[in-house]
Amino acid sequence: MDYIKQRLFEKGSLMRAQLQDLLKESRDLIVDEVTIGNVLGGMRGVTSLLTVTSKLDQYEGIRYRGFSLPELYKVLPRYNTEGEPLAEGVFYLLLTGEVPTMEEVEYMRKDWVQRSEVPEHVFRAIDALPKTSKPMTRFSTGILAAATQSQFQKQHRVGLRKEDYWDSTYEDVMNMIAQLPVIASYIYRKEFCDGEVIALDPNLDWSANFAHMMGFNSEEEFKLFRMYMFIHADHEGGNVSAHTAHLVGSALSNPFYSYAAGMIGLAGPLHGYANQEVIRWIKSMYKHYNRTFEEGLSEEEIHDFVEKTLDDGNVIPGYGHAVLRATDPRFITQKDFADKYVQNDPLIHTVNILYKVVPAVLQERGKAKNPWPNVDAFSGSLLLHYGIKDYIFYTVMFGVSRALGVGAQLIWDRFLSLPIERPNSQTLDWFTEYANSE
Ligand code: AMX
Repeated sequence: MDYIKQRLFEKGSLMRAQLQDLLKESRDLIVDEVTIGNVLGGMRGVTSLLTVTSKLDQYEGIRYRGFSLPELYKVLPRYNTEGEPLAEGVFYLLLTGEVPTMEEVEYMRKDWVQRSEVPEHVFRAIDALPKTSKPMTRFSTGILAAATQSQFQKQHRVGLRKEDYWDSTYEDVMNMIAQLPVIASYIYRKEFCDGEVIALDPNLDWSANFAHMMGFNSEEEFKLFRMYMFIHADHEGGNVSAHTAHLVGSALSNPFYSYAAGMIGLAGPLHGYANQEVIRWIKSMYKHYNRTFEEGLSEEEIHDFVEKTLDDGNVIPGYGHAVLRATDPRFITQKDFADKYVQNDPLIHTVNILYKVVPAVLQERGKAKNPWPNVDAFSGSLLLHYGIKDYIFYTVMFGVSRALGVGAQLIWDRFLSLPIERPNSQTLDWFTEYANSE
């Protein structure tokens, strides 16, 4: 058994016992109540999932295994004090709950490099799609095609013991994570560049390799990708992409299927597609005023356009959140990055003005429960600044990163033998009759 699996096995055995004790001692303990408002309101706030990798606080934002983003900057391995946390370390922490050493990060890095060869038919499956296919269609198709290598699926067919499910799930998740930057950059190079594919560099870390294979090679661009992959990695279990992957995995669909299903959820405009929407919307604002980014817009003009967007019945992309009730720390991390490395970018300047204007307008309208920006309000402007102009690709980048959290959780789902998810549903008449009977 390899080193990381050994660590996982030791930890996992203790957690299995913890879960068994909980079920034995406290199975009937009530943790929450469910109102009709909850059921008809997308189950907001109802505690009903077990997620070990991270927890979202509505004011402080995401914590990976108890660590906030600023704390993670302090504890996770980086190449130097000015550097960004490495994805290998993020995954190690999400998976094992332990802060890795640089040696452990290097072990993971080398392991992923060795696992990074993508079966040729995956590229052919992507190529077979029509030109009109969106990057997320190509990406999820690629992931599904990669499922032919699933060890979990093969071993499950020949009869695997339940307590051993996690082992082949681990192999699948590790292979999948290692291959995702190759698949995603293939899509990027074919669709938005000269079509020439750039080979993985075995000396680079996972995030920098993603940048490299997309065609970005400066140290600052590597930093950008490391930061981006770090902040998007996980957001507890109830968001659409994480929950979908967990749900599909609960039917013992293999990790490739489960994660691909999550990605199809991420593609929705209320979720990961919002990072594209922000740029599309800002561009539409400039078009409305017939102005270039360089010419800029005044605070007043931006304010009026925000009001117009709401009057037209649309949401302000990048603002609001189902759980958060403060500015998303992932927004702050990106803003700090821009403040440090980017000077005089007109689009980033616009994003900063929006941060001044939008919360007050949303507060005044009184509808959105959270008027503050989420992660997507900033990410597109940074990516655009560094030359990733084709914003319809942004959700794919978000998706590559999300594999770290979703993948780690899938391994735990199988380790803890979590059962198939099957909540109860009722008809509208049932709810009405129930309400009338009370
Ligand atoms: N602009 C305008 N109206 C907004 C709004 C915004 N940014 N955010 C919320 N509202 C509205 C909702 O549409 C809803 O109106 P309705 O009653 O007419 O349907 C009302 O305020 C109450 O919504 P809520 O409880 O505050 O939010 P929610 O939990 O239902 O939805 C979210 C959360 C993110 C879908 C919503 O805030 C939104 O649509 N934001 C814009 C899209 C976006 O940025 N999505 C990315 C989220 C982060 C991510 O997953 N990557």
